[in-house]
This record gives sequence, C-alpha cells and structure tokens, in this order.
Amino acid sequence: MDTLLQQIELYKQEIESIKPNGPESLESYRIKFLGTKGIVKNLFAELKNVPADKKREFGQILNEFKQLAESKYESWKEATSQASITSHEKTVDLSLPGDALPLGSHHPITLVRNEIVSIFGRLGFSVAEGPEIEDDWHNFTALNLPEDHPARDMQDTFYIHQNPDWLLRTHTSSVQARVMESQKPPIRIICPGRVYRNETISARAHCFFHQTEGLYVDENVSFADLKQTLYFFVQEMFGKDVKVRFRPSYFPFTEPSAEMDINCRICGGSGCNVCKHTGWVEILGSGMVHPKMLENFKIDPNKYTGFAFGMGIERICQLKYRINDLRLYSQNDLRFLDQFISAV
Ligand code: 2U9
Repeated sequence: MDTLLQQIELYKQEIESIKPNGPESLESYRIKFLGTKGIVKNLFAELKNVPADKKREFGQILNEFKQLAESKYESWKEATSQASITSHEKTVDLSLPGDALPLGSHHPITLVRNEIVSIFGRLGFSVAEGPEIEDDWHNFTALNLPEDHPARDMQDTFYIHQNPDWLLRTHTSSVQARVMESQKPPIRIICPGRVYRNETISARAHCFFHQTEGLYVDENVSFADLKQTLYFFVQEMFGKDVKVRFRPSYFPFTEPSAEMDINCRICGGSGCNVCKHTGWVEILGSGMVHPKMLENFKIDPNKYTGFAFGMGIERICQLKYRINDLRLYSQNDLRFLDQFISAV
C-alpha cells in the first residue's frame, strides 16, 4: 500500500507540473490518466489488493486523485478550445446579421416593357417575338412598303453585307407579319422588341430603339374597339386622369390611320420643351389593318377586320421617368441605372 501511495504522490506531481499545450498532448494525457487502460483505472484495480482495514482510506485517496486528474483535463480542454478561436473571431461579433448584398436594378426599358405586356395581357393580348435579322419580305414587301419606299433606302436601313435580302428589322411589324403568316384569326398579340434605323446618334435619335406593336384581327373588330383599347392602355400606364385625342394620320399598313396624343405628363398641359408648348404629346400610331394586308396573308377581308398600333418604349420612359437623352439608355452608367427599382 505504501508503494501505491508513493506512486500516487508522483502522479500528482506530474499532473500539477504539466503545462497545457495543444489538443494532441491533451488527448495523450486523457489516454494516459483517464483512458480505459489508464492510470486511474489501474489504481482502482489495485483496491482489491489493499487490506480490508485500509480500503476506506485508500478509496478516499484514489477518489481525490481521480478528481485532480479530471479537473486538470477539463481546464486544459477549455484552454485549448479558447485558443482555437482566431483573433479575427474575437474582434467580430458573429451574431450580427450579415451585410446586405447589393441588388441590381431593372433597366427602365425593361420596366416599361413589362408594364405594357401586363396591361395588354389583362385585355387578352399575348406576346409574340421574332428575329432581329429579318428578310426584305417580312420587313417591307408584305407590309405594303413598295420597292421605292424611302424606308428601304440604305440611308435608313442597315442591310447585311453577305446577303442584300437580309437587314436589321426597322420595326416589329415583321413579327406581326410572321404571326399573320402562320396563324388564323382570332389573333391578339403584342410584339415588344428592339429595332434598328440608320440614324446618327444624338440625344433625340439613336441607331436602335424599342417598340411595342400590337395587332387584333377577328370578326367585327371596329375602330371603337381600337379607341377603347388604347384609351384603357394610357389610363393604366399614366393614370385615370389622362386626356387623349386622336388625329388622322397615314401608315402603309392601316386604313384609316390615327395618331394618339395624351396631355403632357411633364408640365400637365401648361407647356414645356417635351410637348413643344402645345400641352399634348404624341404617344402612338394606330389604325384599322389595311384590307390589302389581310389579303397578303390569305385572311378574308370580307369576314375579318382588325386594328394595329405601334409605340416607342423610349417615348413612354421619357414621359414616365423624365429621361431626356436617348443615349442614356445604352451607356450602362450605374448612376443612371441605379435610380430604377431593384430586381427582386
Ligand atoms: C401588320 C399589320 C399592321 C403596325 C402599326 C403603327 C401603326 C405605328 C410606329 C409609330 C412610332 C411605331 O414607335 S414607332 O416607330 N408605328 O404607328 N404601327 S399601325 O401595323 C401593322 C403591322 C403589321 C401585319
């Protein structure tokens, strides 16, 4: 028993002299003293060899030794886990919410396009799309634009070098042409998209811009339907208080044709640069689909009638957001783009 007590004394000194240093030596310590074949277990196994009258005293000494070994282990473990927290983590409050990621924003052309699609969608119009590189027939011939029409001039249209029959579409009417070619009435579509014109770039003109054209062909479609549809559109886009007027006009695809003006949204009618001091701004062109056009697409003009319209998306943006320079739309300047609502 004395030898055992001496041994315990030596182990105690060993434990007390240990300087905790890292998780590996901690594990070695645990195995050596507290493991299933460790010193504490072995000492307890010796209890059976101790004379009965000393068992109580020896058991107490063993329990104290076991507590010492365990408390050394616990405090060493605590120190080791503290040391594994980096100095960065000590200075940063990890419970704080993270920084919000900056969101991009929708381009104003996209915002207005989506709104146009939504408004006409409520009236049963669906979206039709077509190629930006078109052939002469879909862009001009099928649409009543004869060979000698000024729009066909190289000055106005971008032709593709490789094939004189190909060009960058000058309007989205070519999409309506493709739909009329492949579908039977009733047809109720809008065609938003980018179009190209050979223009010198300035604040008021650009070599590409965006249009939405629309087409409704069915039995008994009237000019009253056209007026009411377009009136509904501007009321939804600009507010119920909007005033409209129709002026007679000319388009090769429609007869009769009319342009629609709304009261100026910038000055409220008192006169400004945008409305050229008239109080009115032109917002779109429209008309009843020309019977010749229906025939071009093998639709019987005695059975079917239709109306069509076209508008520039940039023009609507100008009135909605007061954007006065067409170049802003394609310069990708974040100071401009960030002003519009974010994409969610
Ligand atoms: C088919 C049948 C009818 C399309 C139309 C307009 C009137 C129109 C322009 C005005 C200014 C667009 O932004 S703008 O350049 N367009 O005023 N467009 S009717 O009529 C069609 C087209 C195709 C088969």
